[in-house]
Amino acid sequence: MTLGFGVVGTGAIGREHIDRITNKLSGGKIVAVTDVNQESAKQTVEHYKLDAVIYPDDKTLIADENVDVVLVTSWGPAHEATVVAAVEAGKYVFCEKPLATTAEGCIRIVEAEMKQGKKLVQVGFMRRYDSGYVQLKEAIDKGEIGQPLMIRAVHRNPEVGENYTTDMAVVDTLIHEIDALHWLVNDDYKSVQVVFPRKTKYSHDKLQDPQLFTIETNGGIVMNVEVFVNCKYGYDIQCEVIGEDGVAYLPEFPSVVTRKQGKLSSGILMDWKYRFMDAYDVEIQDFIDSIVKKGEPQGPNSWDGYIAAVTSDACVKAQNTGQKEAIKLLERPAFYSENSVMETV
Ligand code: NAI
Ligand code: ISE
Repeated sequence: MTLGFGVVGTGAIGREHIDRITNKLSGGKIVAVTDVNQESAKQTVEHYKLDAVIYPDDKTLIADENVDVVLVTSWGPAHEATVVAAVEAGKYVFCEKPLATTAEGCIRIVEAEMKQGKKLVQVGFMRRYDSGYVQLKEAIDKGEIGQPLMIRAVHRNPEVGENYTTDMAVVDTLIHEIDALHWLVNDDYKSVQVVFPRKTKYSHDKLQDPQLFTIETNGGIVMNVEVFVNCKYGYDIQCEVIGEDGVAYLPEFPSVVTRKQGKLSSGILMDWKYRFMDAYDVEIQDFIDSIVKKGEPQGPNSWDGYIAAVTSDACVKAQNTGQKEAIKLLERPAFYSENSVMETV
């Protein structure tokens, strides 16, 4: 069985996913595309030599009976409307983060999905498919470091553009840690506080950089997460989980080590795209396989998208107030009670 994918948004990550579904993965075929920039849609079809219909908008694409899955890779504020329309039409959805830009928007998606009576949506939180994170979670789950007490995490980018503002450190960047960290320790968030250290000279007027987030969980774990998006030296993701019996580290991205001219050195990636390249492949293959085998996706679901939205709202509020802000989730519906178990990774 081959799933027909309709792609909404043929920008950077839309094209990457089109490339992997077409040239690397099995079980999926791009049958339709749309973009508000129709020229981009056209160029994409030509570039990847796709046998796909170009639609003027998401509604017409969703209505195509050959579209089994709607791949949402448009800008964040456009996600909710497309996801709700696709779910109401009974289509599967793979939606890049954020699921919706507000918690209310995520709840509208949750309600639409529950009405359909089965899970249809997966959110693109690809770190859950990264082999390093998977190993880290296994070590924690097996009790190798005892009860987790603290986490120290780092998300650094070499630089960002002029349109990247202080709140984007949360909604665009920290959002990956927001999803990955509660999943790692299987706990819910309780509060967050933000501290702004001295600002780097490489930042601009509308961006406070770096930023330090202190997030507490209901179980008492304290997580310190640094977001530093003008660190200059590279793309660097770190995670250290400190437990009662030991400490577990996210493996470094592998890179050849050289000894030369009095120096021991190894390279650091400069672009986030390469760091999670394999994880993107695994997440979309798993999405396809679990639909084919079980009739529903098994990765991060709409409720995970909701958790991320509530947490990111509290983080943005904490940026503005400087106070400790509560993270209050609605009760998890039984529909989403099973934790995202990934059998194939
Ligand atoms: P982009 O700006 O390169 O591409 C977005 C495309 O969507 C553009 O071509 C735009 O014309 C189109 N678009 C916007 N609104 C639309 C609508 N209503 N209908 C149809 N097309 C529409 O952006 P990029 O970097 O590809 O990001 C897309 C999404 O993917 C964002 O939500 C972003 O946060 C997420 N993302 C996720 C990453 C990950 O690591 N999981 C990495 C990069 C982006
Ligand atoms: C980007 O938007 C992403 O989603 C990447 O995965 C992330 O690591 C990067 O820092 C963001 O800017």
